[in-house]
Amino acid sequence: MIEQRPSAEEVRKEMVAAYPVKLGKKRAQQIAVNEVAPDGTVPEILANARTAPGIITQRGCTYAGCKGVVLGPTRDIVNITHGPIGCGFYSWLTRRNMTLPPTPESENYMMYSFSTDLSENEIVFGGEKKLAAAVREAYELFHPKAISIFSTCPVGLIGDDVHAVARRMKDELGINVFGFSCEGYKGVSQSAGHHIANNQLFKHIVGLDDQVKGSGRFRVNLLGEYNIGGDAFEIEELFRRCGFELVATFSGNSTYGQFANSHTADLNMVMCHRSINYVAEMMEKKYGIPWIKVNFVSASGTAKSLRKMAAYFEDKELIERTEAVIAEEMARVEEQRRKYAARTKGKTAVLFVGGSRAHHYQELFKELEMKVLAAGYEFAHRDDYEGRRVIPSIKVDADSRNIEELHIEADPEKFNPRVDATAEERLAAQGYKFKDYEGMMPEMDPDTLVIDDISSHETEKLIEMWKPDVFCAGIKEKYVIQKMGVPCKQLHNYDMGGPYNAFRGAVNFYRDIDRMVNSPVWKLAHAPWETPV
Ligand code: CFM
Repeated sequence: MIEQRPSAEEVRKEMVAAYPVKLGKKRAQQIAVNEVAPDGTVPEILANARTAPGIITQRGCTYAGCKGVVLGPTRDIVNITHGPIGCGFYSWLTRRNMTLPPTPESENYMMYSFSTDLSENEIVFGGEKKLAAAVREAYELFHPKAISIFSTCPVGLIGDDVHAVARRMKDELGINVFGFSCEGYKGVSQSAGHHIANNQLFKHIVGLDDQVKGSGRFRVNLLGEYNIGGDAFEIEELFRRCGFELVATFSGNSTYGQFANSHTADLNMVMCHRSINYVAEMMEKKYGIPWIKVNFVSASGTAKSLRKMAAYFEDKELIERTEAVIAEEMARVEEQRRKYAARTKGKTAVLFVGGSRAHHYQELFKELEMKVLAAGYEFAHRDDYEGRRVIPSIKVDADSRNIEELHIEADPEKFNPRVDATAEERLAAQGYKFKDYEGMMPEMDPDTLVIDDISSHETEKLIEMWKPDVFCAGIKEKYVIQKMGVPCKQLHNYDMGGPYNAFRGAVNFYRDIDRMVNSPVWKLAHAPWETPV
């Protein structure tokens, strides 16, 4: 017998019932019961707003978004955390992002954690001297091409000018040195850190190397892919097989040189829209490189994205080669998918992750024929939920105004529009769209829940009332969820699994989810409200 699930509206009401009135009202605006109108519009959701004090949130800080997420995966820049040792230690990337230097001797600083180790003395008397000494020391030890400095909360509070130190050290050492004002408190979440990282990458590195390398054909950048668990390796191999030339990835498995050269590519593909759309937009304005949205999570998403890339170049051979790769891979994946879907069909999932994966991974659950009951982001903006069409109506509040908006104009020499009006028309006739992201909600079923910045209390209510078969979240949530008898699949790193991108990655995901939703062990754990056996 199928147990009747409470409706989405009932769960929503129950989630906010325990809150004080004002907070309940705010949270109610951040929890939407999904419905999609025939023209694709969805209910408005409040996003990118401050988390109320006292709420246990999944969010991280601005420094994490800047240093940990965007710049962290680049192997040959020495990233120095200017701050107390804890900030550096906890943002040590250890095993999450992977990278593959061409030889064992090539530069790779990703396994290190560089910190100025600020202590009481510097908090009182200032930390600029210690920072300059750290930059010098890093240079003497490694002679890197570039050194970057990341500000933590106390740096902003005591007023150290990291940019002035960076300029001085750049002159002294003759290498690129630049800083980030990414103090943890700078924005409402790590999203502010993405924006700050994008700005500085653009200001200090992109555009420094004009040489068109390789064959000069089908040159692309992949934006917003961070090589978690080797994801980018899967995509890179596919590109090679299809015939695309990857100029730069921002920033999985990347190098300083790739960023410097990235403005020579002819197409930008945006995977994680939230973290990197600023670079895509700025590259378009300054250099004339158009961007498209792609998704290499799931087999169907990968096939669709490869087709979009090939179509852009309007080259028969490239299209045929891409189709051949897709056909070969899809045949293999489909056999596996059927096998796993027979075991996972009808099971339920919820996803609360970051600013893009809660959307992207839904495609994999569709392939497993599972039902997504609820999803939400930690720190995304309304456009990631409702689509870019709402951007003009997003209110700019004081917290967003706090983040610098670069004013970009077409470069007088380097601007080169890659698609002319007739090509654009031809592509548009095939339904091709540039600069477009439709967001997560239009692709979700009606009567599902969309929850922004879910709290720990709401997580418990969700599990209690809907008992999903798998809950996708991160390490902070994992054990709380599992103690409630529900398996938690981490999607920020992949526990022991992954990669999950592209065709092979999809099959890895099918296998791992099958193991979780069909394991009898979860039925043996009892939530506190259940009577123990
Ligand atoms: Fe983009 Fe990311 Fe994500 Fe993200 Fe992140 Fe991340 Fe994430 Mo963790 S850039 S928004 S800030 S896809 S670290 S690699 S997994 S929360 S969904």
